Amino acid sequence: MKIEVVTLFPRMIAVALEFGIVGRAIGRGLLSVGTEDPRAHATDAHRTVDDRPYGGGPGMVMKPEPLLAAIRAAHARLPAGSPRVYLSAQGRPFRQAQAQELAALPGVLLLAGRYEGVDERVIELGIDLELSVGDYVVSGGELPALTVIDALARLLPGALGDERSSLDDSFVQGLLEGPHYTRPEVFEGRSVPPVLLSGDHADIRRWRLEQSVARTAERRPDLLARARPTGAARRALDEFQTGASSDAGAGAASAAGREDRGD
Ligand code: 4HQ
Repeated sequence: MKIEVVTLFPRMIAVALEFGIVGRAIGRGLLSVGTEDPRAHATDAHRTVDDRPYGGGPGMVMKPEPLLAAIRAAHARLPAGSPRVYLSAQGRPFRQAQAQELAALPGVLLLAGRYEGVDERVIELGIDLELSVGDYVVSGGELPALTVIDALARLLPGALGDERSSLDDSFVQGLLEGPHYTRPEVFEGRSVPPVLLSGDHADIRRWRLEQSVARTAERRPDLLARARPTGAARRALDEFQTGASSDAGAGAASAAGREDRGD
């Protein structure tokens, strides 16, 4: 897969991609990431890429000419039909399903804006899809673009040590992941749940699914409402909802075992 990032801070992208799973995916040739700096397409002596907003108001807006030229230069290096994505707080929420769709493509262009954003005509003429990484404001699109790159890279075949591990991730079944434990068996007086030491793998699988469902119900009821779990996850959810309704709310918070401790 090939990704191009249009950014005023190309080193911010390059440096962040050196590490961990993404760094290894690039090292293994599963992913390559290029950058294009709109400043290289500015034509005046000062290499201007921003200007004051029409209508007044604070802050600056990215000028259309160098930005669209940079998008076109970067897009020309990608396979035909690669979507051009603008990271913005006004975008549609970036979710795991969107990550899976994008990761299946041979190319993606990401536009990381700065200042108050980009001239709207750049979006009309040069962008196919606007995505938001969350309902908060950051100072530039680079961290959102890196978030998208990371989420895609780990889905590429061969990027993870164990291919099954991305199937267990939060959101893949529309559920949050449950808790993880490693040695020691007792840590500061807190024991690992005995089922995990039992060696009964069917029991362990069942327990983990229950933990996932209970945690999702407590922390992200919105996810549970959208979740379309199948097979064992479906049965665990049905079981939880039957139990929770006969047991009027006592379930979720204490199953996650935190509200009781007041933290
Ligand atoms: N931005 N998800 C870039 C965001 C954002 C988000 C604000 C986009 C600043 C220049 N991007 N502009 N949330 O907060 O993607």
